[in-house]
Amino acid sequence: MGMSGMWSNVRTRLGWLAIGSALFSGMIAGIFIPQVTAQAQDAEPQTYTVLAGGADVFNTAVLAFAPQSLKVHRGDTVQWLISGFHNIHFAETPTELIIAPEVNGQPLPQMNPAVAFPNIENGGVFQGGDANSGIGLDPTNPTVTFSLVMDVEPGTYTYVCDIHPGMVATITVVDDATAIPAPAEVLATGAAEQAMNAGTGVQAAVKAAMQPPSGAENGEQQVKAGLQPGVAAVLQFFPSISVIEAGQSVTWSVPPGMEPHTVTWPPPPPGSDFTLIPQDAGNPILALGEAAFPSAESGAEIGTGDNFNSGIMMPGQSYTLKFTEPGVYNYICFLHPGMQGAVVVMPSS
Ligand SMILES: [Cu+2]
Repeated sequence: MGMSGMWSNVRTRLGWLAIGSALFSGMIAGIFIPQVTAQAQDAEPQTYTVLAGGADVFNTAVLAFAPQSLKVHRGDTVQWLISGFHNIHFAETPTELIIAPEVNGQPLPQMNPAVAFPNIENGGVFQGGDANSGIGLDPTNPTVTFSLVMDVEPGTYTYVCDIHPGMVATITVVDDATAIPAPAEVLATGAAEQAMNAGTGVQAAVKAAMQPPSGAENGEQQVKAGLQPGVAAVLQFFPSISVIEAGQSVTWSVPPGMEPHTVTWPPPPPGSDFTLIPQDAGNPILALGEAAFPSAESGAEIGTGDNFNSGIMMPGQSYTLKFTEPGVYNYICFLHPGMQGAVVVMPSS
């Protein structure tokens, strides 16, 4: 695979360019699920579908597996429809996404290979233990579905998305004699859960978008970098346009939640967010590139024509810039296509 192709793919996935699915259309309206209990212990193994993220509406993504809990019989297949940047990892807790092992005496921040690369193949047989789908980096064959045959002892198995700690769900393998809902019913339940979560997210996004900008207080304009209503992530800045005076500041804050963001201008060149370091044997190292780190300290002064980049801000972090000259300063979050804003700096009065 081409390096640039790989990286644009990584960016796309990091950027939540959700893969649309007809499944999700009309979900916001809500779906009524009749409580039909299916009989089970079918002779034939069944295939159950789980939605992994999705419902990208008004730059709002749902960070959840749906349905949250699924029952299957031993030998049934579970298929995940992956929308956005997620992995499916059978483990009780998420694996650390970014690690920094020493390489030649220097820490090398990188995506954890235990997250990035699969340790079980798509379509493989889950027999318990640690099983990870990886994040599907091959642009010629993007992972939009992942499936496993659940050939494992009855019991409840937890899986997580390592990219979005908090995205967690279970599969319970039941005794052959136990009746469980049929695949169509499970899919409808998942779609309804997804719609509830998307609705909560979009309502919050619309409300925030309609709020008039507060204006700078004590010389500082506050901007929310994203919102996290429930398990939905709103990938927008609020307010998206700040109007301040020269000499005033803007502080961007990432709310607690699951999504990191950046405040960046201009867009980083390809390959500067992640850098591929091929290895003689085994998987390449997915090293964090220059753009993942701040180009200027928080609190730096910015004038006409200056570049700026917060680097990757994790939930709970914030970043401040002081704008010294009148002008229009556009910016983006390079992790999330379509997440953009501007600071209009008027002459000081
Ligand atoms: Cu973002």
